[in-house]
Amino acid sequence: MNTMNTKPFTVFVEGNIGSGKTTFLEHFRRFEDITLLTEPVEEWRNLKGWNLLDLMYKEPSKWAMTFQSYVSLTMLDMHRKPTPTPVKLMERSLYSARYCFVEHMMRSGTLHPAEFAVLDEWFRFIMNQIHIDADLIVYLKTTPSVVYERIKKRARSEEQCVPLSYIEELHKLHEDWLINREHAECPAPVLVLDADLDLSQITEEYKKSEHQILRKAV
Ligand code: DGT
Repeated sequence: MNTMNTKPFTVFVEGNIGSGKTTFLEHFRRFEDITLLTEPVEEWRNLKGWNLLDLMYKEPSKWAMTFQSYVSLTMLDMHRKPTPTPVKLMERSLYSARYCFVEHMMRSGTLHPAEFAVLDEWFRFIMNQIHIDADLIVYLKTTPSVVYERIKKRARSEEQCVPLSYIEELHKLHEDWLINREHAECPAPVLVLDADLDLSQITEEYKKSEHQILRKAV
């Protein structure tokens, strides 16, 4: 067991909407000495009774700023959570919020340039002032049409109006960040997994990451 003042080996699990990040985290539940932090989507769906995710999808230009500002807060909370194990596995990060989602909202005009400027200043402030641990990024790479079908099948009510073009644009932003390295901050080495595979084959693919993640657990 790790002591609280030893830094855990910290892994971010990244990938498009519907790429299987939650399933990937569940795969590691069987191992001891790993802390799993799933994304706080439920908090986004219920902040004092308000469903910010739903508001954001229904009226993006009105609610994007509020939603992203709450996403940043909940992500920062996850980054800062004390972890009593040698390995910490996190679903997404402040980085994908900024380089994929906020970037998309800025480019599409959903965020006013002034709103974008405020979110970007917060991001820079956090990066400069708060140490964010990152040792490995697992990128669950998918084809947009494959995840689009999965999103339709899982039928999360807020996501029903999501068009394929949005999924394609988010895919490109993940690729630009993690593969083409278009931003200064890619905070850790990237392990790319084929997450197009269906559930019967995906376990074998997930296993490819086990040695890199588990060798840090004792
Ligand atoms: P999974 O397990 O790979 O299917 O993961 P999902 O699809 O449950 O989780 P994620 O993070 O890809 O998407 C959560 C929802 O929140 C999705 O409808 C997109 C929306 N969203 C909008 N802005 C952001 C943001 O800044 N960060 C995240 N994570 N989600 C955002």
